[in-house]
Order: sequence, then C-alpha cells, then structure tokens
Amino acid sequence: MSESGVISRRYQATEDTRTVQAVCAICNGGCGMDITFEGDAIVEIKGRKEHPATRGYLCQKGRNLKDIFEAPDRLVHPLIKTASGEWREISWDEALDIIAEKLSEVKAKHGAEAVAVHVGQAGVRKEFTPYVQRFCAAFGTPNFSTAGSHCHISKVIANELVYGALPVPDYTHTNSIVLWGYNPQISCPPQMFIINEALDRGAKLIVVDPKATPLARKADVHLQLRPGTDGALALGLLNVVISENLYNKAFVEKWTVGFDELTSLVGEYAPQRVEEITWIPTQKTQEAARLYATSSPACSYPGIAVELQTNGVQAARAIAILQAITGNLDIKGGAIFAPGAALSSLKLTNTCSTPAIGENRFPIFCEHNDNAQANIYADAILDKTPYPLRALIISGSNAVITWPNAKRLISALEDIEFLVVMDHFMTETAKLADLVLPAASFLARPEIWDHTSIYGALRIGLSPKVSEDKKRMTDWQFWTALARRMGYNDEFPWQSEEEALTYRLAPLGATVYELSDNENGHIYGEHKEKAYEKDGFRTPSGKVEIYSKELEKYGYDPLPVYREPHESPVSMPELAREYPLVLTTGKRMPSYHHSRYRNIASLLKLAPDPEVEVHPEKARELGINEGERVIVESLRGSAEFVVRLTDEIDSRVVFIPHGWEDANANMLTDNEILDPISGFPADRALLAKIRKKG
Ligand SMILES: Nc1nc2c(c(=O)[nH]1)N[C@H]1C(S)=C(S)[C@@H](COP(=O)(O)OP(=O)(O)OC[C@H]3O[C@@H](n4cnc5c(=O)[nH]c(N)nc54)[C@H](O)[C@@H]3O)O[C@H]1N2
Ligand SMILES: Nc1nc2c(c(=O)[nH]1)N[C@H]1C(S)=C(S)[C@@H](COP(=O)(O)OP(=O)(O)OC[C@H]3O[C@@H](n4cnc5c(=O)[nH]c(N)nc54)[C@H](O)[C@@H]3O)O[C@H]1N2
Ligand code: SF4
Ligand SMILES: [Mo]
Repeated sequence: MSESGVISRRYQATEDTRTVQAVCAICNGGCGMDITFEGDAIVEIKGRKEHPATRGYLCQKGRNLKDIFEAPDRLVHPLIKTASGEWREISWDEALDIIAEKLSEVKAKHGAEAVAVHVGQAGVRKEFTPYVQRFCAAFGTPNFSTAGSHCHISKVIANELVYGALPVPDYTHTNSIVLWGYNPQISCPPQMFIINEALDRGAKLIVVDPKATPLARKADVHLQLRPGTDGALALGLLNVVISENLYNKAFVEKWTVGFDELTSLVGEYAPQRVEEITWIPTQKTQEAARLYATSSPACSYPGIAVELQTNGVQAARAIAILQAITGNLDIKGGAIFAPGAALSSLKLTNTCSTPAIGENRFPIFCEHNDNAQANIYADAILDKTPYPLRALIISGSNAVITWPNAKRLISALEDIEFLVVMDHFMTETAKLADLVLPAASFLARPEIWDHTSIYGALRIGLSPKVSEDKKRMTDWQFWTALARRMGYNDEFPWQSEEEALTYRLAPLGATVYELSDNENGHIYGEHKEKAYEKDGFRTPSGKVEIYSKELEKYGYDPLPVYREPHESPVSMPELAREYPLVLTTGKRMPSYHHSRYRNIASLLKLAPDPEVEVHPEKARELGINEGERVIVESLRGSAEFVVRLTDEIDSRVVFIPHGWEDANANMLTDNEILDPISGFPADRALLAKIRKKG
C-alpha cells in the first residue's frame, strides 16, 4: 500500500501530482481512465488508450468526473432532520447509533420484515451490494431489493426460464446483429467498437425500435413498432421462420420442449396480423425473419425497452426462443453462455420465514432473484399489504424520480416511520428522509469490474482505490460498520475493503495487488462452444423450454403468449379517446444517468431541457410548436416538457425522458400496471395526452 492509502502500485508520481489508472463505474461500459491528482483534487482525466475494451473512450460523464465528484453541493456530513424540518450535522458515530437503535426497535416491535433495504442503480454490479444483502440476512429481513426491480432482471428471468441462463451476444465474431429495444450508441457507447467492427466486416443489422435512431437508419431492416408490442413481433418472426422452414430442425428435435405448441401459437401471428398489432409493414417482418435466420451466426440482445412493459418477460422469452431455434445458441458469433467469475460467495441463509414483499404476487421474480419487489413498497407502506413496512434504507437510488408512480411513492415516503438515504447529493428522495448519509465516490474504494456480459471476453479486473475521502464513508464501510454495531461481527469479520476483497478473490487465484496492478484485467476462463451437448441446459428438463412448466405451475401462460399492453389503444379504446397517444418514457440521454447530473453545470448545458418528442403532424393537429412548454398527462398525473418536433417517430407515439426533478416522467407511470411475472413497470407503453399550458 502506498502512503496515500492507494492499493495499486500502478501509478506514476511527480513531485506535485500522481496519475492513477482507474475504471469508470458510472455505467456498465467500464471505461479505463488515467486520473491525475494534485493532493486529493483531480487535475486531469484521460481515457486510457491501452485499455483492451474501451480503447481510450470516455463519454461526457467520464470526462466531467471532476465536476461530478468535486461538486460544491456534494453531501459531506451525515444529516438528521430536526422536528422543525431543518437539517442538522451529526457525526458518523451518532448516525450509526441512531440507525442501529431504530432498526432494532422496529424489529422488536413488528418483526425484521418491517424493515427494507434498497440498493439502486449506483450499486448495480458493484462490490458493496452483496454485502448489503448479507446485512439483510444477518438482520433477518427478506426485504432486500435492488434496481433489478425495474432493470435487467426481467430478461434474466425470461432467459433462465428458456435456457437456464442469460447468454451474452458475441458481437466480435457475429454475422448478424439484432438490437431489440437496445440502443448502445447512447446506453453503452464503448460497446460500439465491437458492434461497428462487425458491421464494417459486413455483418447484417436489424433494429427493433419505435424510433428511427441513427443505428436504426443504418440498419438493413428497421422494424419500427408500436411501443409495447414486441411480443407480437417476436411471434410474427417465429411464424415466418417456422412456416418457411428456416429453423434448425436437428436442434429443435433434440434440444427443445414445446415446439409443436409453439407452432400452433405462432400460426395465429402471420405477418399481416402482426402488421395490425405492431404497425410494422408485412414485408419488413418477413424480410427481417429471413435475414436473421439465414445469416448465422447471429446474435440478438433485448434492451430495457423490452422489459419495461406488461408483456415483458414473455416478449423476452419469445426473442430467446427465436435465437435458439435458428441455431444461434452457444456458438461463436451467436449467443454464448459465459460463466461468471467464481468469487467467494457472500450469501447467508436468511432464517426469516415471512415472505418478501412481492413474493406472493411475483413468485418467479423472487425465486429467480432472491429479492423483494420494490415497485410495491408504496403499497406496503400506505395500504399495509402484504404487511406494513415501517423503515426503509435507500442507497444509490433517487426513487421518487425513477420508480413508477412517483406521486404515490412520495406519499409513502412521507408516511413511513423511518427513512434513511445514502447518496452523493441531497436528492428529491433524500429530502424526504429522516437521516441522510454522504457516500464516498467509487474513486475512494477498490471496485471490481467485469467485462464479460458487455464485451463477451471472460475478463475481470480491479479498479484500485485512487483517492482518500476521510469525511464520507464508502457504502461498504457504512454497511460493515452498521453490521458490527448491531453485533454481526461473525458475519462481517473483515477490517477493510482490501481484506474483504482478498476473501472474495481467493477462488480466482489472484491477489488484490495482482488484479489491480494489471490494467488489462484477468482472463478467468474461456468460452467452450455448445457446452449443453455435454451438460444439457440448466432448466428442469435440461432442454430449451419453449413450453415452461414452471410458468404453468404458477398459473402463467406456459407458452410465450402475446398480451396487449395493459394500457393501449387496443386494450383500452375508451380511455384512448381521452388519452390518445402511445407514451414511451425513459430513453437514455448521453450526459445523464437516470436522475443524475442535472446539478452539474457542464453536463446540464449539453441537454438543458426535458423534451417531449412529438411528430410534426401531431403537433399541427394539437396546435403546438417547437420549443413550446406543454403538459403531458396520463391517468396518474402530469409533467411539463418542452416540445421537440421529430419525424423519427410515428405520429401516434410520444417520447419523454425520465430523470428530471421538475418534469418527472414517473408522475405518469403506474405501480399497479406491472408485468405479472416480474413486477416490472410499464414505463415504455402507456396512454397519454398533451395539452397546451394554461
Ligand atoms: N447515458 C446513459 N447511459 C445509460 C443509462 C443512462 O441513464 N444514461 N442507463 C443505463 C441503464 S441502467 C440501462 S437499463 C441501460 C438501458 O439502455 P437500453 O437498453 O439501450 O435502453 P434505452 O436507451 O432506454 O432504450 C433503447 C431503445 O428503446 C426504444 N424503445 C422505446 N420504447 C420501446 C418499445 O416499446 N419497444 C422497443 N423495441 N423499443 C422501444 C427507444 O427508442 C430506445 O432507442 O442504459 C444504461 N446506460
Ligand atoms: N419512466 C422510467 N423510469 C425508469 C426507467 C425508464 O426507462 N423509464 N428506467 C429504470 C431503470 S432501467 C433503472 S436502472 C432505474 C435507475 O434508477 P435509480 O436506481 O434511482 O438510479 P439513479 O437515478 O442513477 O440514482 C442513483 C443515485 O445514487 C447516487 N450515487 C451515485 N454513486 C453512488 C455511490 O457510490 N453510493 C451511493 N450510496 N449513492 C451513489 C446518485 O447521486 C443518485 O442519486 O430507473 C428506472 N426508472
Ligand atoms: S460510457 Fe461514460 S459513464 Fe459509462 S463507463 Fe464510460 S465514461 Fe463512464
Ligand atoms: Mo437500468
């Protein structure tokens, strides 16, 4: 360890400065960066060209990390809300005592399940998150949840139901790419290196998106669908592939269950019928199906858009089935099963016998994910269903901006007995808390990065702790300190993050030093094609489950049946008379990460307004103009946006971004309208109207 507490030896120092190699932990891109410090202040950030995957790339957020982490409004001290509603600074010791005491009191009076802990997007794939789950198990509450309540886990479940695991698209060796409700150009820009290389080699591109994004315009086929109808489109593609005999018969016979039932189901989804449902011209569906089935190896990846709809799990299942029957499973250039790096497990058995919130309503979500479903915490707080929730700790989420039905969630968080929020900033969620804790940034902790699911290489690395933060705590430090204060010393024996990492990394055979000193990371294995031929698939039948008995057991459709979005012009024609527009919320914006960074001037100036995207014809019909402020409204609520005209979308569709405090898209979404399997909100397919202001 160096004098400054930096655990890596890989840094260069001059008399005044030191330059360290880190990996950005804001999004899953994991960009390698060289950061030069003078004391604890950042003086320069550069993308590291030698980094094997990210090759020197940094997005606007990575380049502006100094502005983010040295922002004048960063929280510095723990704060407690006084009876008059003012904030008072307290020490970490006081904060830990108050939290330990309150949690113990709630547990003694109401049972441990009356306490929930949520780790938001800032904890996704971060090393501290399994320790929070471990804390919950030691404390005895089943109510541990993550951003997986509305992100990623829906497609994990879908793929686990079909194949037993979520495969990774092997863009590096593919001949054909389907980006399905996925727009990596904005959501994961460094991944575009391998996608563009594939396209330059002549790989085909199919984009499924209601918007003519730059990638969609570049595609061989752009399937511009009505939001929320992905499941119907997937059945239409399956219809063409099966009726034209374009599938891999040997694979289907040997490795699938339910193909005959699927054939009858997709018989109802001829491309003409699919056109009525999805608005995609018949010949485009045919063209895409033929292209996909005949340009193997092909890989498809469903983005978050497929998950954020009431038919999400079944749509993702249909997409997975299409990938399997076209023979693209676990082959080079197809969808590969890449095992995760084997780290020591942090799982503790939770002896609490009360089911987690959501476990009765979304049994498959809880079974596959071992988490509570946070989207219905508001019901537990306000309606006491399935039982009352009295205390909540939120770490790394700005829930009132990002969770569905913000109005109801705000009432719930105002109502709850005890709310703690750990964050970098005094967010809208933190403002509702009894106690706010200042989190140190990822630069002040060692952080494991894992490129496997994004880049397909089985590579893991360690971004070292590169700066000190004596006033704030890292999330790991906080949860360990709280656990020890509550007497869970046996469960939390580690004295430092480095010591804990040594335990975690032991099965890899790499020490903390070795891993953090090797900026290229550690290759922990290699992909072996068609491993299923030896071991079978990790499903109950050992095969690809087109027909799922697990779904059937819980009363769900065993086949990937298409159901209209809960709220759509087809399912609710009456409502559609008043709210005629199909609303999709939350496409990603380059300078922001969900609710983050509108307080950072250098980022805000890049996209200063929350904009509703409207087709020019619709705008004419509504009598609204470019730049005008309008109200977008759903049955739940409304928010104000600035009109931006675009002919990249259908005139019946409108797009709004999420993440804005003053234009909160989640005022319009609902925590009742949820995917019945995953409990995910229908953020991408609702009904809305636009009215002029005043
Ligand atoms: N800059 C930035 N990057 C991010 C994030 C961020 O906030 N900012 N967030 C990160 C996180 S947590 C996530 S989950 C990922 C998500 O990243 P992606 O999965 O790429 O998701 P989005 O960009 O939200 O949406 C992808 C596309 O879906 C389209 N779309 C909208 N509705 C529908 C629909 O009903 N069906 C289909 N097929 N397409 C639809 C949109 O037009 C958009 O182009 O991004 C990550 N990366
Ligand atoms: N309408 C609509 N809503 C959506 C979506 C959509 O498409 N449409 N997308 C959904 C998706 S995919 C996701 S993932 C969620 C994300 O929603 P959230 O989980 O709420 O994530 P963020 O908005 O990024 O908020 C992260 C918070 O963590 C803080 N933070 C950053 N780093 C750290 C850290 O190291 N420690 C701690 N303790 N805090 C930190 C940030 O300041 C920020 O306030 O939003 C969902 N909400
Ligand atoms: S794309 Fe941007 S936010 Fe994501 S890891 Fe790279 S620099 Fe960080
Ligand atoms: Mo997400």
